[in-house]
Amino acid sequence: MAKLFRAVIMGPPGSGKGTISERIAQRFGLARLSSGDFVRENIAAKTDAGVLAKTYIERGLLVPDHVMTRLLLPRLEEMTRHSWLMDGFPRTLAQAKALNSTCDLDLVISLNIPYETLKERLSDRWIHPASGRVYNMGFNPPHVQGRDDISGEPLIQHDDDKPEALVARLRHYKDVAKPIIDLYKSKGILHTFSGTETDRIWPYINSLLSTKIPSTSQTDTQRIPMP
Ligand code: G5P
Ligand code: MG
Repeated sequence: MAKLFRAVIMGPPGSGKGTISERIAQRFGLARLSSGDFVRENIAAKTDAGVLAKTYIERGLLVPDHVMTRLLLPRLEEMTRHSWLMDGFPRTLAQAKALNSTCDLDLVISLNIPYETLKERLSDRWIHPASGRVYNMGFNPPHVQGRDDISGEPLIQHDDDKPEALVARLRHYKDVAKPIIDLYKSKGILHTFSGTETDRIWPYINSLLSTKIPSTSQTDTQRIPMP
């Protein structure tokens, strides 16, 4: 059996983690896990963790470490037979240490996107909650303003994409990410990609992963649903 591959993608809100990890999952057959999607599913299902998490997300704050590790680490521990890519976790040094005690990472991708680009992207992002379809009022607007193209239902903004929460999220990211970036740099597994457009960054990530992921796991690894 090919060696399993474990990777993390980090970056500030709106840096393209979701967009790029979807491409990686498709191209290389990794299971994709998104901490943000997982939190939102818990909020929608009104679990205890979800109810607590909502009070933080609404204010643009990180969900406490013990809540995140309790939600995510058991999922990763279950995935002993899958190569995976984790989007959005770890976000703090405590989370990185907890992850470290669970598994050895092969690679960390860090996205370095200018602040003004992030602000523009996120304040323009609208979602169709039932399907998860994402629109960007500049990049890919809906046919009818404020309405989903397929169902015609109203679009909403994530609570944490609203301007007040957004500024707090972006400011906070730099401070908490620095020690994690330093940690992964010292382990020799950090790869940083800078730019303003996902389509220009993607070819570099694609060629890096092509050299790192054994070709067998590109075909052998089964795609599994997100948590
Ligand atoms: P999330 O859901 O992980 P964030 O804040 O890290 O949320 P987000 O918003 O999901 O990040 P992203 O995944 O990095 O952004 O980026 P994306 O969605 O792919 O792209 C952003 C937008 O830009 C989209 O509309 C996309 O179409 C567009 N876009 C992409 N590329 C381009 C481009 O080249 N050009 C243009 N014009 N547009 C582009 O976490 C949410 C919250 O959950 C909690 C926190 O409260 C967090 O704020 N949380 C955690 N808390 C503690 N610890 C953790 N580990 C946590 N994980 C989540
Ligand atoms: Mg995301």
